[in-house]
Amino acid sequence: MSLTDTDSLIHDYERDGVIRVRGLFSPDEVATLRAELERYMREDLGSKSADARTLEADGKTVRNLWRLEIHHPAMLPLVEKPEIVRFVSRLVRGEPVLVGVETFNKPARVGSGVPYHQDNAYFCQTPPDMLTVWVALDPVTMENGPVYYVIGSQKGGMLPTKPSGVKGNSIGMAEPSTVPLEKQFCGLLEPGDALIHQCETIHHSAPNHSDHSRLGLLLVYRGRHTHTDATLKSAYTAAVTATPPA
Ligand SMILES: O=C(O)CCC(=O)C(=O)O
Repeated sequence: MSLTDTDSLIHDYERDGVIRVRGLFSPDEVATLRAELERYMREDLGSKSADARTLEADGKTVRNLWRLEIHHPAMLPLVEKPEIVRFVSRLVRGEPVLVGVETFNKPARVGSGVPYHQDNAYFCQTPPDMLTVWVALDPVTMENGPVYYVIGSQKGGMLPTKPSGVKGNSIGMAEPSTVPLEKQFCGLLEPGDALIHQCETIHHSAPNHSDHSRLGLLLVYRGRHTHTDATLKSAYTAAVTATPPA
């Protein structure tokens, strides 16, 4: 489904906590975004603070870029498309505020997995009118570590968390979901397609043992009316202090 059928997408988002939007970015836009991210990693990243990125276990390959909205604001016009902002305003039930632009690179062969989690354990917002637009810049296949979602899990609210010890994903769920993988929503995508998930939808992804990288660009929006929940924030602070991103 593309962004033309918005009522149906909103219905599915509210029911399932995740939707797939085909062709959100054109092939030309994908090529521009990829080239700019590659240039940023090659030329700029070395001069940024260590928490601008997380590396894979090999100590050199980038796992994530963080806070691009601060470290590379020139990218913002490339990602803040008016039709996306208009659509997101309906999903977050208010004025959208872009609070994070980041990547999950999942590089070929060394890309690590992401444990079961709910994003609001990181975002700590109430009400949970917050979401991620996960844009594929590579094909996402069964082999290179697609994101899997537990359908409808946002309706259960926040579940107990525990520190995960994973760099870049410091807080996970105390108990992983028991829903079998084949019943979960598997985020297979072509470049330019996107997933949009609500911040309390349970999700995770496996390591990438394939020869093909799986670069995702993430746009995180909240409604201007949300505010920080102190209990969620103290659990997150403890986890990220135990396992900093860099
Ligand atoms: O890209 C991935 O593998 C995980 C993404 C994720 O955890 C997220 O979008 O919150």
